[in-house]
Amino acid sequence: MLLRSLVTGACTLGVLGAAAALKLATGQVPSALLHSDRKSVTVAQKDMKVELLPALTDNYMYLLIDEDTREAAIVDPVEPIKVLDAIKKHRVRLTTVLTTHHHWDHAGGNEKLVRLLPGLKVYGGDDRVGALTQKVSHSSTLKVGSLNVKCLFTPCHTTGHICYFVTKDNSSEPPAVFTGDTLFIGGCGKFFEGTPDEMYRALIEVLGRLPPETRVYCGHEYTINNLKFARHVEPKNEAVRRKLSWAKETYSNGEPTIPSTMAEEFTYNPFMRVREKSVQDHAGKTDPIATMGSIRKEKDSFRVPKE
Ligand SMILES: N[C@@H](CCC(=O)N[C@@H](CS)C(=O)NCC(=O)O)C(=O)O
Ligand SMILES: *[C@@H]1O[C@H](CO)[C@@H](O)[C@H](O)[C@H]1NC(C)=O
Ligand SMILES: [Zn+2]
Ligand SMILES: [Zn+2]
Repeated sequence: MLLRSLVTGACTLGVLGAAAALKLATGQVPSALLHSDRKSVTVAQKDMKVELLPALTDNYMYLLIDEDTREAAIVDPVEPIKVLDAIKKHRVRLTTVLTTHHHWDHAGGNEKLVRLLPGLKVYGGDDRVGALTQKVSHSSTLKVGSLNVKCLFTPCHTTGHICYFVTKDNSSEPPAVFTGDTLFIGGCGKFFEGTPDEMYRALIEVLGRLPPETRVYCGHEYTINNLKFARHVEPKNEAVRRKLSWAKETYSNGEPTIPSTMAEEFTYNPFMRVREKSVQDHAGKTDPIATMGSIRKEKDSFRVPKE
C-alpha cells in the first residue's frame, strides 16, 4: 500500500538526518497522510491528565497536564499546529517539550514549535534533537508543575533514546511512562543503532522495573501488527489473542489502543517475554538476549497476515 510504504520511510529518513526530515515534517507531508479520522482522546486522572494527539499516519503526540498548576508538557510534537489547538482547548501553559529521540517523525516539529512559542524548554538525550535546550541522561529529573519527570536512558532504537517516567507525590493514581520507539504496545522499536543486549536492558531492566500499574504511552499505533507477530511467536498465548481481538475492535472504532500498563505488556509482548520458555523455544534459543536478537530479526521481515 502506497501510504504505508511512504510512512515506512519515516524512521529511515530520520536516520539519514533531521534536516531533510524537518522539511518533510513541517511543510511537505502530503495531506493524504494526515488522517483526520483518528480520534484524540483524553486519559483524565485527578492529578495528571494525558491527551493523546494522533499525528502523521500512526504517530502519537501526548499533552501532559499537571491539574494542580495547569502547566503542561508535550511529548514529540511533530505537528505543532495541533499542539497549539490542544493547549488552547485545555487552557494550559505549555512550558516543556519532551523528546524521545531524534527521528523526524518525533523531533521534526521542535524547531517550528519553538518559533511559535519562544522560551520553551526542549529536553532530549541526543544532540541530533532539533531545538534542544536541555540535554538529559539517565535519572535526570525535571518538573512539570507539580509532576515529577524522570528520564530513563534506553538506547538501541537510537543511541540517544530517552523514555520519560511521570509521577506525582502522594498520588493514589498510577504513574505514566512515555516510551517513544523503545516499547510499543505488544512490540518494540527496530534496533537501528543498538544491540539485543541494549534492548534487553531497556525493556526488562529499566522499563520492566517500573511499577506494574504504570500506564504505557508509546510513539506509534502499531498494536494490531505487533500482536499478529506476537500470535505467530506464541500461538497458545491467550493474553495475545484477547488483546488482539480487543485492539481490532478498538481501532475499527477509530479509537487509540493506548495506553496499556507495564504489567499487561509482560503478558502478551514477546519482547518483554524473552525469559519465557515458549518465546525461547520459538527462537530456538535458551538465552533471553539471544532470543531478543532472534525475534527482532524475524519481525523485521515478518509479513503481517491480513487477518
Ligand atoms: N513496521 C512498521 C514500519 C515503520 C517502522 O519501521 N517504524 C519504526 C518506528 S518509526 C519501528 O521501529 N517499528 C517497529 C517495528 O516495525 O516492529 C509499521 O508497522 O508501520
Ligand atoms: C507527601 O506525604 C508525606 C507524608 O505524609 C509528606 O511528608 C510530604 O510533605 C508530602 N509531599 C507532598 C509534595 O505533598
Ligand atoms: Zn524512531
Ligand atoms: Zn517513530
